Amino acid sequence: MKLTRRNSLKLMGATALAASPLQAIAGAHGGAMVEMLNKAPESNERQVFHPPVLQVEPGTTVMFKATDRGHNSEANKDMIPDGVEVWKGKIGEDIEVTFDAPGLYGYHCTPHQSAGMVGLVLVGEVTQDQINAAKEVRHRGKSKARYEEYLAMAEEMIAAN
Ligand SMILES: [Cu+2]
Repeated sequence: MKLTRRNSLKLMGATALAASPLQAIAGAHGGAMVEMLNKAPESNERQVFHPPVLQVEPGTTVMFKATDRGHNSEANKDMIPDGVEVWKGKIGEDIEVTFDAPGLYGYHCTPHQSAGMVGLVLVGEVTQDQINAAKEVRHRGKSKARYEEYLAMAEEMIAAN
């Protein structure tokens, strides 16, 4: 139940994957997509992952799509389940990450971490304890407020399950 480099960092060209709305739960055999954007589609927030909070079943492959240039997706080593390898995409590159281990995953864009370009992936059963642990992680700049907002959204999502 851990991400391997082979499985987690398969590079891809353009592939038609449907974007998942915030509340959608992607199936284990389907795919999900998070776009890396300069501006949020429905607000004036700059430098965002969309959707910022994604809920998927274990085994789901998520594509982080470089829709806008200058971004990447990098796991926060303090916000992933124990024993899971971090992933780090190159700037401007689409990457696929397969989430096998249940739990809460935090990630950011390397150059825009302080600008608040962060996101969460909720895989399978996520507990309040895991969310509480994530709240204890320290963040710089705008990512602190964004993580607070997204963790509150995550709490609502697990409460609705
Ligand atoms: Cu970025």
